[in-house]
Amino acid sequence: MPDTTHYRICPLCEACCGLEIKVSDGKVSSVRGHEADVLSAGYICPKGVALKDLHEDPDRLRAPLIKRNGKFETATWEEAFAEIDRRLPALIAAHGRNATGIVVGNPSAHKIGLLTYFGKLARALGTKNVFSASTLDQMPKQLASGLMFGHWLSIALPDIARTDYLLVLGANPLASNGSMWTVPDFKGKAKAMQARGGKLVVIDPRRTETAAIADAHHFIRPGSDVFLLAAMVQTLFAENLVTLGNVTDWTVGVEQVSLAVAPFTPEVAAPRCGIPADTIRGLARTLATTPRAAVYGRIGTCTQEFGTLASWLIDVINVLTGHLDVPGGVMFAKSAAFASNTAGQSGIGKGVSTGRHHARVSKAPEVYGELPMTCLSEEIETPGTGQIKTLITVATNPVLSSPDGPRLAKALDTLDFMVSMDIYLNETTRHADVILPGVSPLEDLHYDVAFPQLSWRNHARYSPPVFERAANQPEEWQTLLKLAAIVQGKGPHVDANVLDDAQFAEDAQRLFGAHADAVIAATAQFKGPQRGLDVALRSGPYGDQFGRKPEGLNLQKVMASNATGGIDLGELQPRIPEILRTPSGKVELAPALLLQDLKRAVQYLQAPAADLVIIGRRDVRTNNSWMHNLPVLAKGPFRCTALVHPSDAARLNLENGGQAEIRNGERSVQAQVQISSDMMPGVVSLPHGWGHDQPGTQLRVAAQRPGTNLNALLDDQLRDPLSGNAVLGGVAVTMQVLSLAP
Ligand SMILES: Nc1nc2c(c(=O)[nH]1)N[C@H]1C(S)=C(S)[C@@H](COP(=O)(O)OP(=O)(O)OC[C@H]3O[C@@H](n4cnc5c(=O)[nH]c(N)nc54)[C@H](O)[C@@H]3O)O[C@H]1N2
Ligand SMILES: Nc1nc2c(c(=O)[nH]1)N[C@H]1C(S)=C(S)[C@@H](COP(=O)(O)OP(=O)(O)OC[C@H]3O[C@@H](n4cnc5c(=O)[nH]c(N)nc54)[C@H](O)[C@@H]3O)O[C@H]1N2
Ligand code: SF4
Ligand SMILES: [Mo]
Repeated sequence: MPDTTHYRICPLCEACCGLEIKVSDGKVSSVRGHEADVLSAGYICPKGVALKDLHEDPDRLRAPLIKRNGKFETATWEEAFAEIDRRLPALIAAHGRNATGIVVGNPSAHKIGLLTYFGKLARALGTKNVFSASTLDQMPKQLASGLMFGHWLSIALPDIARTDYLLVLGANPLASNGSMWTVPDFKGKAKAMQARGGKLVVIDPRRTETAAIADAHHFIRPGSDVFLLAAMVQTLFAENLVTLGNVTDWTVGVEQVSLAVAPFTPEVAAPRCGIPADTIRGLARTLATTPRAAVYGRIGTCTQEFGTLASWLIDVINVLTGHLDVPGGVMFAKSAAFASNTAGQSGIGKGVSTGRHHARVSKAPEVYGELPMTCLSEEIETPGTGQIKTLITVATNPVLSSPDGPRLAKALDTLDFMVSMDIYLNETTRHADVILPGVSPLEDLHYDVAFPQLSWRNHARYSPPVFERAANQPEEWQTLLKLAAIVQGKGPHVDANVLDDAQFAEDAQRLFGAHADAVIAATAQFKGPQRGLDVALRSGPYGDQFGRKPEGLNLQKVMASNATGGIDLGELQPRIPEILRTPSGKVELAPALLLQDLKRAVQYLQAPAADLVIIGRRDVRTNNSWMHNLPVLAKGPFRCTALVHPSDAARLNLENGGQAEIRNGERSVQAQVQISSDMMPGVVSLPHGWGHDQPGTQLRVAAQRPGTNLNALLDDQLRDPLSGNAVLGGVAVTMQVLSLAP
């Protein structure tokens, strides 16, 4: 076989780097950054290299598994679909639609097949019990942005290429490579900003890798960003620093915000967040007086009790300092395909709302079509109409990734039937009756559906598969359609391609009316997600409009740009008012839901500090719960350690390398102690996604150093009430020595 070179977008994190993959003798011989890539320009991190290990991992499932008499047996695809058909429709008929839950996880955001076809299965099921990793992550940001700008994915992104001051709260892009912000090589871009005289300032309870390259770092008490941010807003008003700049005519609610933040003076907020009043004022003043400045917050600001408020206040500051929608401030991407904020009437819309239905047990409101992930256990456990009896999981491992994983593991064992679409037999899928494996990323075509909507620069890139998949292996969109057909009573033998053709014809009728036949003919060379992508590109903001704008984009053109690194669509451009989809046609600075919740925050302004609280952490060689099985990433120092400040270690008699018990009420875990002056005193940090010591999994490398499951310690009843997002940090714990260093 001749040596070949392939260009593939990395699907492992939101940086979406373009990779150059060389293949010799049918095997990956090297993975490098693709220098010509228009988005990432050659950047790569160690996980990109690990795609080879993932492809070759002997533990990665290549055939379906069916559990019989408590043991998994390898099965053919026909047998697997037949087993699902034998059991699932009857259970749905007996218990009703809502008795099936469906959970979708993080990797689906990186797979066009899963992302564009998951909804078809969810609609076929017709259940209200839809859950996703979004409520363990960014739902607060999506809700706040939706309320302000009118759509769930209209997220204001720092214009890092042109800014002179970047304030980062609760994010560590040097480890995570960025999130809700596709910004490959954040470090290089931050250094370039510093080289032109700009400043990076980080607010984090740990002096992180990002804080280490920053010009300033301030510790913050976990969970208290809302108080810091509200006090900054209060300062802007009190010191007459408010300037709305370009969005003056397009913003409503300034006066209401001014009144609502009045109680949050820097003096009151300072002890609550652990940042001196003068520093709070200084941050506000610098933002107001720096012409090109931006505030960015990420998971640390979302996974807390006031996550939606904190996410909102970040953009309130961006607006009030005149930095929204201007170069060097925060701006909106304009995606070539799939973006709701480029579709329909521009400048005005329905906005977003929550609570169209509610969780049965907790009554938590639906948000963006979902219920909080942390309601899943109780929805399975609690008897009554609508109790979840059967479950479908798609690319998710909530036993490790969701608070109180052990409770969920027990609940999963009580289900009547469970199907998992996953590539591993892991802590969650071991509870399934049938596991349907996805393909290796190197056997899958790729186009990022979500991330161009969040990218530092506009672009369109497509990757063909590097390897052909096994002849009998369905693509994941086909598996989703087959499952949809089974739950609709069409049986296990329907051809997914035939179903897809029929659905596409229906969609084309709905979307294009009299032009439907022309659209079907124009896209006839593609099927499945490719066809959907061609339609989205061609009808999108840069599209060829099916020939009416011949110079515009279509899938063929984007495909043709693969080896040259994709199509660059330029730096971010101002988009207000065109991007707005709020009912007022304005930036809604003071949504009622948020003003109301700010009153709740006022009540917590004086809450006393616990002696010790726990937060999470990410390491560049990990990816949530599922990449600890890849040798190239698993090697090196043990990463699942509990970081504590020397003063806490001294107070609690903890020794570096010793074992400690961390306790939260009834829940406790054991972890290895690592003493670090990078921690804020009174805060312990333990990464999530570990705990690979569960019986019945097939993760041989991960099991050698299983680590500790942080989520075994966290309470699944703690949520941000507006977004339903889990509280994953700032939780009070105690620590006690178990053994000293060996
Ligand atoms: N305490 C704490 N908990 C957290 C977090 C935290 O910061 N602290 N972070 C949260 C965040 S941000 C997120 S996004 C969630 C993530 O939580 P999950 O959505 O559960 O995602 P992962 O843990 O990444 O697990 C991914 C699953 O998908 C499978 N998988 C991988 N690739 C594929 C594929 O191509 N096809 C299919 N079908 N399956 C695949 C993996 O085997 C694994 O089972 O975790 C959350 N949990
Ligand atoms: N290497 C690697 N990369 C990843 C992932 C991974 O697991 N590993 N996961 C991916 C996923 S799913 C996501 S969502 C992104 C997340 O991307 P990031 O948001 O950058 O995630 P983290 O690196 O966890 O950074 C969160 C920071 O918040 C801090 N923090 C905790 N509590 C608080 C608080 O109350 N206030 C403030 N201000 N800070 C706080 C933590 O100390 C931590 O430094 O990363 C993605 N990229
Ligand atoms: S930063 Fe690493 S994991 Fe993320 S897309 Fe780039 S190479 Fe892949
Ligand atoms: Mo995430």
